[in-house]
Amino acid sequence: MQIQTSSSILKIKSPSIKEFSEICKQYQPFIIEDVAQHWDACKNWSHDYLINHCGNNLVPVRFYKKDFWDNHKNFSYEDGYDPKKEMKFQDYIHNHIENRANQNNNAQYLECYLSEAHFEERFPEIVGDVTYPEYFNRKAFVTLWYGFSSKNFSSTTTLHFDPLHNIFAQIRGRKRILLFPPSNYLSFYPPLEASSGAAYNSKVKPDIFDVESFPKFPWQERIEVILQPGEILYIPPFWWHHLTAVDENISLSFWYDLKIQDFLWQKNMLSVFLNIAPHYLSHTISAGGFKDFMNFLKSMFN
Ligand SMILES: O=C(O)CCC(=O)C(=O)O
Repeated sequence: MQIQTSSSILKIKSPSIKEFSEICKQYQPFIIEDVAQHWDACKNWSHDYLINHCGNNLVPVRFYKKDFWDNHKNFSYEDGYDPKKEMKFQDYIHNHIENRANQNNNAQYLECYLSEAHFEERFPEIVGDVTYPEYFNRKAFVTLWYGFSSKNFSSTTTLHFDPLHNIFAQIRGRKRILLFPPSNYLSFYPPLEASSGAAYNSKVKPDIFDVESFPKFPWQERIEVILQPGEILYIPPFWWHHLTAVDENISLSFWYDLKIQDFLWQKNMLSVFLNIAPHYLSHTISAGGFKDFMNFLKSMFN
């Protein structure tokens, strides 16, 4: 294993499970090289290959109205997203990836993003192209993201956190990822005042500096990563992240449940959780999501 630090993020080459676990204790994101780049997925996943193997499979595509990004309420409230639509994978590739230029002339066009597709369920034919990482001794829930970048739109996931370990693998193309340490929950402006607001979301667009509207936001703590094809980024639980396509690109998220012992193993995670929990809990109770919160707590002891 070789270790080198860039200005803001550690990069390591093919760590052993023990080495991964040692670094993970620091509760910081880091990049893993020389692992995913050897997967068949990184070599094979061209348009033709994907269409030949799974072109007829139905995939979930999220559509956004053209003015989606103009009002933070759209992306900080769950209701703001237009629901996902299902379409054939080959239609997504042909109509939304390959022929974007034609579509952009259409004033009615809604932007879209094939996001959060359950990998094993939607793409069983190509699961064998991926060697699942074994850094955590638990099963991963894997999702696939397939986006693009054009003059008018880049597939984006707004600023949020997940109560999960995330092994985020970049398969094709590049993605820009902004990361923020989970210092003080309320300084991320979660939409707690609205019952439909998702408490793991932020109202802040971190790539547009707006200190007047969001004075408490930790603008200066941002870590910026351009994740290259074949690289893996470890995103610790509760770390805030915002993702934008730099090119046409495909990523896989390997999500691992949190276990109770992780709160003591990873430095500072317990205090981060205790900072979030009271606000999160009172919001989810008032929004009718108490059962989900209890399920999350239950999964930690399984
Ligand atoms: O790739 C994306 O656009 C979003 C990924 C993400 O938010 C995640 O893996 O938690």
